Amino acid sequence: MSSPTASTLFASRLLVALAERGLTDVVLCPGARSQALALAAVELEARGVLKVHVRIDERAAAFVALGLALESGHPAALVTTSGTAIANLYPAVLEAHHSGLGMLLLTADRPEELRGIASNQTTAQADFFAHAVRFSADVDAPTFDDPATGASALADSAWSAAVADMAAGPVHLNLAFREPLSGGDAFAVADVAEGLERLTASRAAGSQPGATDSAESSAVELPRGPRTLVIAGTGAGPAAEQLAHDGGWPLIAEITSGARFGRNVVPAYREVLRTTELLERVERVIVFGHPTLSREVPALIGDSGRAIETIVVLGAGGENYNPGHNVSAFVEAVTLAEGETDREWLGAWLRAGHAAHDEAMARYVAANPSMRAPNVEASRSSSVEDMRAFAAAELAAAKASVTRELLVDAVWRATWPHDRLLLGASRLVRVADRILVGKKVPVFSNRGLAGIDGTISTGVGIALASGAVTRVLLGDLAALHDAGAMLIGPSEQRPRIQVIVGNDGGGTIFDSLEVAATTDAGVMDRAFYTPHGANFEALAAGYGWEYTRVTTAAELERALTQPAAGPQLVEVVLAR
Ligand SMILES: Cc1ncc(C[n+]2csc(CCOP(=O)(O)OP(=O)(O)O)c2C)c(N)n1
Ligand SMILES: [Mg+2]
Repeated sequence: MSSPTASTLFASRLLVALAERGLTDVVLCPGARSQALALAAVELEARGVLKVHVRIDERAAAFVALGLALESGHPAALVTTSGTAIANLYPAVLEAHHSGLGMLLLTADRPEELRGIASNQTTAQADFFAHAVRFSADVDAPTFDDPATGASALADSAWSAAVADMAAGPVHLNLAFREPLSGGDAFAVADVAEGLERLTASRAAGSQPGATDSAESSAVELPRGPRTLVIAGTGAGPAAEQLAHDGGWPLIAEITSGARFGRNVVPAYREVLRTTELLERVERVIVFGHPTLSREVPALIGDSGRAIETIVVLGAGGENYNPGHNVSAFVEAVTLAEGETDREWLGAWLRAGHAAHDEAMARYVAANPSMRAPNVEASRSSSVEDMRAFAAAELAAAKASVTRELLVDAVWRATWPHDRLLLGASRLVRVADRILVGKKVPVFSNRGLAGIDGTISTGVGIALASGAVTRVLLGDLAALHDAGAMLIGPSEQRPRIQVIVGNDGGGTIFDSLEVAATTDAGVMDRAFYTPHGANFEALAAGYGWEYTRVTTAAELERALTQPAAGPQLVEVVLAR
């Protein structure tokens, strides 16, 4: 093949250099200006170096990249054309910024001479993502005279900013391209071929580029004495559980924390955090991740009337968690000093938690016949009457309609450590947070900004990166907001994803707003509940997804234990 154009040579050099640093996945959106990047990415996929995921809608594409990063722990790249295309990346970029997730935005642009003169599909793209990116560069259109080192230096800056320890986040390379926009074979050029050889050799040797050093060196040592609570919000992960375990301290772990497991988890923590006698004895709080699911946690930390030392273990998010500006110290990591464990302290919290949990469960079970444990005695009885009563009770349980408590409980029971669970920003995540007990399951949630957008796309990214059965549990508005995520072209990998939509006809989270008590019901409905009347079965059929409708406990159980081999929408009918 002929020698490459400057565009194709640069695009190939850049992607090879990024792959050498650890890039594995590219999410590609169609467009002319970005063609050199698209063709290089597909060529690298054919050579076994990258995986490419093609998506039409840039907003969905960016959330797929977010999901890939959540699961894999390293950034994916996005390739888009110029103009409105790049604005569609913004929601996922903000979420990534606030959650400290890497993402490489490779946006194509017109060269300098075509900017600012109303050229077609041309807007001010330089520094478009402002404070939400860790690094941004507006890169001149490549020329033949560019040294090969230019692309690798750019890849270095971009990758290291995206994965930086304690500061990972999105990175924007705005890349100008001049015509001809692509052409020729860059892989015959010596430096590109050499880069590819180095990459293949290092991957064969099993080296893991892109990993950064841990922050152990800057860890702060904690004395054991003070009566301590460990609080785990989204992104906390097993480190929070480990510290609670080692210190013998109560663990308040949000359902999205990835730390709700082990013996120190305080069940029904929100109720317990309203127990004054216990709160008054707290001397220290250590926060991991980003707590967002309760009012009680920020109330405790933000209460300047209490003499509590609050230590926040920093993640990589865009802002530091600091309710009431009352946090005493921000640290990169913590270790534990030698000393005695105060068993009475942990015991008091666990007792209060179990009591509150039992009480709450009794309420839920009373309202949900199918959550009742079967009457084993009756099942073994030889009396015909007992057996009839048992069968009737079982049948009633199976036929019972599905409540939110039943739904989150069933999903939790069906999900195992080798599966993945993503919780959307609907009422269900709060119900799950209230009632689910500890279990070591990988849970994800976009709590950086708690948007209802991009949830299905994020789940698709997690499913693609993990290859695991991935369940996404969300409300109907959140699902409809990201319906475009269901568009997966025939050449694309089909994720093993089960999207479970709790359909209550609109946004019922707003029914509990104070304003609902004083506002006309019709106005509340139209402006907040926002009924949609959407037909999920037709939607699934339109996108070629499997569809299952669930109205009873037995149907739910069946749907959850027999997930489809490909993408599946499970509509669970919920009462408002
Ligand atoms: C992008 C975005 N727009 C709006 C909101 C505000 N919001 C929060 S929850 C919600 C409604 C969610 O409805 P649904 O997913 O059906 O869940 P439900 O409340 O019915 O459980 C909305 C609109 C948001 N969080 N993100
Ligand atoms: Mg709803």
